[in-house]
Amino acid sequence: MRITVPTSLPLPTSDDRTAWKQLGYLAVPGLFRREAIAEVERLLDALLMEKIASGPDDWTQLRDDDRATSVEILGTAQLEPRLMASEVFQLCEIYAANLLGMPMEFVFDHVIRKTAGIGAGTRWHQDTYYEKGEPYRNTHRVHFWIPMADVPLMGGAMRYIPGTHGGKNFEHQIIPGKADTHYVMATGFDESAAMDVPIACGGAILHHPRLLHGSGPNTSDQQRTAWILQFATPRTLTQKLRYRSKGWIKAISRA
Ligand SMILES: O=C(O)CCC(=O)C(=O)O
Repeated sequence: MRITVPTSLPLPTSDDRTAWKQLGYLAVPGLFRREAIAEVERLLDALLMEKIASGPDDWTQLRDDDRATSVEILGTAQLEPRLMASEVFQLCEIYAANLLGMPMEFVFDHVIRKTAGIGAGTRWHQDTYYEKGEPYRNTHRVHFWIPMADVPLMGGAMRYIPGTHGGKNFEHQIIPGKADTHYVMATGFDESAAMDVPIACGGAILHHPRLLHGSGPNTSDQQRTAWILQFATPRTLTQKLRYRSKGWIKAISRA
């Protein structure tokens, strides 16, 4: 299946699809217009300001001196529905459907900001560790990592262990620390195979939810903000009924 889109939209090539299948990730430079990113950045900034003003929670990573090294908000599109009407959101949906060759449905999103100079890296993990509710949705699924500015290597660039999306669930340990957070780290793999992926603003890096990934520390003088958007194949009717009967997240409507 191919969705009809303006010819100016970069769409996955057959090499991209092969790389996606083999490596489990794909960097797509120049997917978005800078203006489209600026629109998203403005909406995310407002949410992050409010969040930071309300103080740390268990999705905030703190240094010993209580400075936040990383701040995260889950479910940003539910908090700010204009994000779902954004060009970036819509292009991701189209790109995901073309990459996987099937209709794709929005599942979840979040934003992560790593403080300039002291931003903590994200430890190696598989996103499937967090996806306990509907494991059947992990096979045909794509997570877009979208930076709001250029992310050089020392700016908290993402890193991936190619090919680890093949099916194995790696063991994850809770990260011991000063405060309780939801952050974990995977063990039992060869870290020397890691690929660092710096990327310029306007690009996105797509990864499979089973792929081992993380990020380096942000030692640059720029804060690093990334919006992460997840799409998966739509639920079947049976899956929808089960989902509703469990009382999991209510339907999200577009703005
Ligand atoms: O932004 C980061 O540092 C990590 C992002 C991540 O792990 C994810 O999107 O699953």
